[in-house]
Amino acid sequence: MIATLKFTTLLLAVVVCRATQDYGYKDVEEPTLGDSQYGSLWPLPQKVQMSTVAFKLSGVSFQIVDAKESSSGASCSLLQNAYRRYDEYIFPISRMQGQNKKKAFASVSELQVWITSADSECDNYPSVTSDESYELSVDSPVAVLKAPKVWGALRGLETFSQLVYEDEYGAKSINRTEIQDFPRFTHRGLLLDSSRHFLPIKVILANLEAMAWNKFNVFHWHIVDDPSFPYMSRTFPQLSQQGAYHPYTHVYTPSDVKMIIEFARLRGIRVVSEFDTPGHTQSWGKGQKDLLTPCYSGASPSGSFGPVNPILNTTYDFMAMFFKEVSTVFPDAYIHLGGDEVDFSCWKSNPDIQKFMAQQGFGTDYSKLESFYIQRLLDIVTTTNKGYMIWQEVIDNGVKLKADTLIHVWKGNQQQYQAEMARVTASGYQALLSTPWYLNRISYGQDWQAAYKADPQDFNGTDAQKKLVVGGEACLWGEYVDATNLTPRLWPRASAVGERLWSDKDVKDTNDAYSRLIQHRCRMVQRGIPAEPLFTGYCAHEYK
Ligand code: CP6
Repeated sequence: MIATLKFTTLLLAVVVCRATQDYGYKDVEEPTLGDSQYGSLWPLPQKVQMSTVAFKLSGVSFQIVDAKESSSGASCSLLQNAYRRYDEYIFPISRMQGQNKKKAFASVSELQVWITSADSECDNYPSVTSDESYELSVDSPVAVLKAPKVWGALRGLETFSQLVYEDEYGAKSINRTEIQDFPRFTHRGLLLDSSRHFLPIKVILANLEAMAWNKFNVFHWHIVDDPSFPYMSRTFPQLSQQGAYHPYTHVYTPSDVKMIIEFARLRGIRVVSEFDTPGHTQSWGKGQKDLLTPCYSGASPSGSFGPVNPILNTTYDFMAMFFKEVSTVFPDAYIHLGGDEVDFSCWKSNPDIQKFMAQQGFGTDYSKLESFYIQRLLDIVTTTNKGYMIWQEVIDNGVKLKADTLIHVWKGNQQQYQAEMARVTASGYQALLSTPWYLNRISYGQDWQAAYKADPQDFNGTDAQKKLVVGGEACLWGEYVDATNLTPRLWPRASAVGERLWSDKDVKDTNDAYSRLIQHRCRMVQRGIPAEPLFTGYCAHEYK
């Protein structure tokens, strides 16, 4: 009965198509699209006009091709790669399924990808200023995806693949649709922590893939921290030899890092590395003698170590060489320098530090010492021509920063982080929000909704202040996460953040979001990512 109904709807739709060429924007019929009028689109594009008119996508003949007018073509491996990927997403099992040999239905035989600006940026790295906009027009017999740059083409290919759905016989269909799209925020990041637990390359790659499906564009790689130092440095190989959980199996070699950066580039994702100092550096001390502050108990060293030792010149010599290397290994224009959660107790215990504090006139204000260190580190990193991101504590402690510095807000409850966003932007700095998106925190229930409702521009401030908000990052800290549970803990909860950062600020209907998100989650599952369920229900193609 249901099958018959759907079939009738389909026939009717084809008739409507021939007769009126009309868009049914608001009064879309449900059966083939699910509950949201926007089907399974996620994140929701800025402008969507979706018709009830459905076309078949012929499994035999459908192709993604370069438009004749495109400034980019066969020589752009980024695009050819993406065509192959999306062809497989759209026809995962067999190209022969659901074919209509006699072409009884109107169909879409081609998606033409048209890069409209002279420089497609095919061989560039994505950057803060990358244009990710695109326009998609789905009609019969061809669909056209227009984008100024390859970055928009990548986003549009994802959107196109999300428009394709299966009819009751498993044949691929797509409705006539017009989309104009661009991101609300330029920085849509995800933090993964490879220090608390080593994350195998294939887990990182799988999650970069999932990021692209959710239109994220920054992988914030919190690569080292207290427990382990898996980054293999060419200049200081002993750092990972001594500081990694295992010197061969639990390290990222230079070629691993290259591979991750290239895999991300092909998906329009920047890789921003974080080398967090002066705190969170226990693992650095194992391979680099005298880098950390010796802690004292009474008059003698206790044998344990604290943050980076800020009073030695050798510390700054080391940092200069280390960050010179990092600045060449990671092509992105930004490095995240950490600066969070510095524990002062060890500095307080150390007589040499006390003497230095007195000489500098810092009194007993250890945040002045922290600022002294950070200031010198920033000067060093500035000479590498990189911009920097830092955790909010650094400005809370009054360090002066370059005007283009990004302040990463992560602390506090809602009122506190809103006040902090206001404070940071009032000082003229750019701000990035993470507080409401600590996905390492879990609870019983649909916690994606709280993440979905948070808005980085929701604080008291002027328009100029709001413009300084560049976006946000979902964080998955690694204390309780490794390869076994990372992916389902992240997805689809990070998808909620993805939509908040991409879609218009007025896209906030949680019922509509729920309907699209359960379908988007099933699509991730079908594509091989074990994304956890939002609630009861099932997927047509369950996880295998
Ligand atoms: N590691 C580092 C962490 C955290 C931070 N920095 C963290 C703090 C609180 C929570 C989760 C993670 N594990 N280096 C804070 C930015 Cl709830």
